[in-house]
Amino acid sequence: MQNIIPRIAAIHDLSGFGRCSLTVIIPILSAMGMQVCPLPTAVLSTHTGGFENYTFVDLTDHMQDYIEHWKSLDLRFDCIYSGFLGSVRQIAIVGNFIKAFRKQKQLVVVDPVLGDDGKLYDTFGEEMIQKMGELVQFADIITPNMTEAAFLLNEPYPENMDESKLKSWLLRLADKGPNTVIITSVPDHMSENKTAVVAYNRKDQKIWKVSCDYIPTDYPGTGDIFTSALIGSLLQGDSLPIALDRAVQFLSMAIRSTFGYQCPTREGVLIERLLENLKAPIISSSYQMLE
Ligand code: PXL
Repeated sequence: MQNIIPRIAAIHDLSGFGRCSLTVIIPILSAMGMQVCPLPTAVLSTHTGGFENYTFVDLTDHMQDYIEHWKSLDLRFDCIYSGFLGSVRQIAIVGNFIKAFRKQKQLVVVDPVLGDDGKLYDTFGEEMIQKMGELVQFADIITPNMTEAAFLLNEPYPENMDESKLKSWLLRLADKGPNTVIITSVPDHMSENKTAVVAYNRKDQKIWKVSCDYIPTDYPGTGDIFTSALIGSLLQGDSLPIALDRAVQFLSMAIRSTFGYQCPTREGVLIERLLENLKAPIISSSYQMLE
């Protein structure tokens, strides 16, 4: 039986304050008409960027029982979407989850959450980088930012990125298994003060780029917002370039409206009043196909 409402297994942490991971993934995908079923990896009082003394409960030891219960219910997912993991051991748990729940016409998205701005997040080390590199083989789509792409390819974080290097990174990441590689937060050297998202689809060998204005600030959770809007768009039947456009437009609008209020950056992007926009038809699209 098909799911009436597209159903997504969301394997991420729950951070109580600071708008990232499940606290943005659930509202965005729900607003787009999807059912989100969280498989929590850890529970934190806040995210790890910009707060001190946050509490962290690692749920590794509880995940397998949780998954066994889902197996006994014969749950079927239209999408499996993983992100921030609580321990290196969770990589194997997520890999096995994907194998056990794999079915046809399903989208498996691995956001290899490791770090940002050239740095690893607090809770991760070398082993996590290496194992995350193994998890991406199970994905249809991966969505690393530039920092994560560099870690996965064992390359230094690039100070500047030209188009040929970018293309080679996309192809090398696709060689690890995923059909579609999307790199976010790419500085766009073709135009000043722009940042871009680039995507490579191995099946049709196309590379897409969507640029947007760069805003000089760093909010947590932007990767989760982008990937959630992208998944919602793909599951509702949009093409890859339109889904990229929709996700970039939603994220940039959310960042611009947040920036105008001058709230503390660590509280994240104020998505709450913008969720309605996710339902709106795309009015203008700006994707480009790179040769
Ligand atoms: O959005 C990425 C993310 C997810 N979960 C936790 C984080 C971060 C980024 O800082 O700290 C707990």
